[in-house]
Amino acid sequence: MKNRTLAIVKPDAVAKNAAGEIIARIQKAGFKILAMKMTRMSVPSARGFYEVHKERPFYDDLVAFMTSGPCVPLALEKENAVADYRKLIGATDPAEADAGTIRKDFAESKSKNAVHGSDSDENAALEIAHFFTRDELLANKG
Ligand code: FUP
Repeated sequence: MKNRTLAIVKPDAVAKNAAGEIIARIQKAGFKILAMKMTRMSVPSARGFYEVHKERPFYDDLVAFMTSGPCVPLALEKENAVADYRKLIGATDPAEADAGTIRKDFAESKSKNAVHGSDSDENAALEIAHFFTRDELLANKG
């Protein structure tokens, strides 16, 4: 069954002009883009998005990084979208990411790690709703 995931090309990758290349890889891997935008997250938006990490020592730095410049969120659809997208991006820390993964090729560190991916169908739905309205998601329904 097709399901959805939320991807974000993070500010480090956008600043390096790597968004196009990363999005091309996502499309070549068979993901359909339902919605996409370039936006700079506000502090409240980033704090809310990463609320599950609010007790972690890296939370403030993570919010500062995610609001440091524009990012490109994408709502994606594919069979097995959450797991397949996480396979495509690789481990959180690029030093541990497999060869050929997006993080291996574009991430600088565990925090400036080029892309985000949802970790469950439930979180994917919440994260997609964080960035996209129902109308925006219907734009590429076919
Ligand atoms: P992932 O699901 O692979 O994005 O990784 P996590 O859910 O473990 O982490 C969420 C975000 O927190 C990562 F994208 C980057 C950030 N992070 C840090 O900045 N430092 C850490 O030590 C771990 C995670």
